[in-house]
Amino acid sequence: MKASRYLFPSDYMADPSAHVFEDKIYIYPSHDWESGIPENDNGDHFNMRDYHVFSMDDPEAEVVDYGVVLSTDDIPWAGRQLWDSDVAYRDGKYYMYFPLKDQNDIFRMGVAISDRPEGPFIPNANPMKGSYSIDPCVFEDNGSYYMYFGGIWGGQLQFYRDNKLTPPCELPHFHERALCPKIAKLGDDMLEFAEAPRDVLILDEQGNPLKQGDSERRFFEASWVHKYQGKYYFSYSTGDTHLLCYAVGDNPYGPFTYQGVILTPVVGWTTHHSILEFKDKWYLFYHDAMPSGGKTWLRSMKMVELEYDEEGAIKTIAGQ
Ligand code: FUB
Repeated sequence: MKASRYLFPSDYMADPSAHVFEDKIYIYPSHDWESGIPENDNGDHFNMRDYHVFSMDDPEAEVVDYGVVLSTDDIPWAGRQLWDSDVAYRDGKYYMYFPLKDQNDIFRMGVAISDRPEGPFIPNANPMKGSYSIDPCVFEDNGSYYMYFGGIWGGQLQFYRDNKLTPPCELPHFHERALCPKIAKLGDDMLEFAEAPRDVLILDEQGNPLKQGDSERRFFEASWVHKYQGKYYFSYSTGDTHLLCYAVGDNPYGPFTYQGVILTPVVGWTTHHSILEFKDKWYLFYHDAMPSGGKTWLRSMKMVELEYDEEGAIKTIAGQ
């Protein structure tokens, strides 16, 4: 396995969502910067205000930066904090999905559209109806597009039950079922959900849903889905235990059964990734905070080859 590679040493970029469009690798990261907001459990220090897009002709190639492609200044409903985004292609258009706090400090998902994978992206005037929380991942399967999303703590997933904002907004107790990431099929216009978001169940080896106290396996944030040898791989971050792990299922809705760790903790509090196949090899895109000396709000994006064993298990990668 080759060593991991920092992709863009001249600026701080995190949460890289990578896709192959037009035979190139396109990367859609969050754009970290030093805004001076103190670090807290709410994630206020992740105070991002724009996105760049990057491309590479192949995994060894130079990384091309297309500059700012969407900014909070362009989004009529913007409050603060542009977090992890994702992009999907359908019928000649590229759709960027992004979480952003509205003017009431509640995360919603926005959509912005471009004719080109490198943008610029023009945002819709309003957030998606019924959207909430963070970290959208859009996955296409047999012509249908699904959004996975959610994140606890600063990602506000604990504010909701049955897709409704439900005070007092608490996490489940230790022995209760963990909060699930969500999935919703997108409508044909790609602009709204075509159904109410449903739970994505992650099961243990006995077939029981993971519990909130199972903090090294339960979902925290950073959903990603890919398909390998006919199986659906749902991968995610465990947040406060700093692991990237994965679970496998037979269809996009799951349930998914927990399998193991993809990436051990990196330098910095967060860990967030995407997984991509390019020319018969697989790659993990992720970030760490090594170049900033561990400042978790100043992260740098990286990539490394990802390998499977003969049974389709992902071989664990060392984060440090
Ligand atoms: O980049 C801001 C947030 O940090 C992301 O949305 C989370 O997944 C975590 O990486």
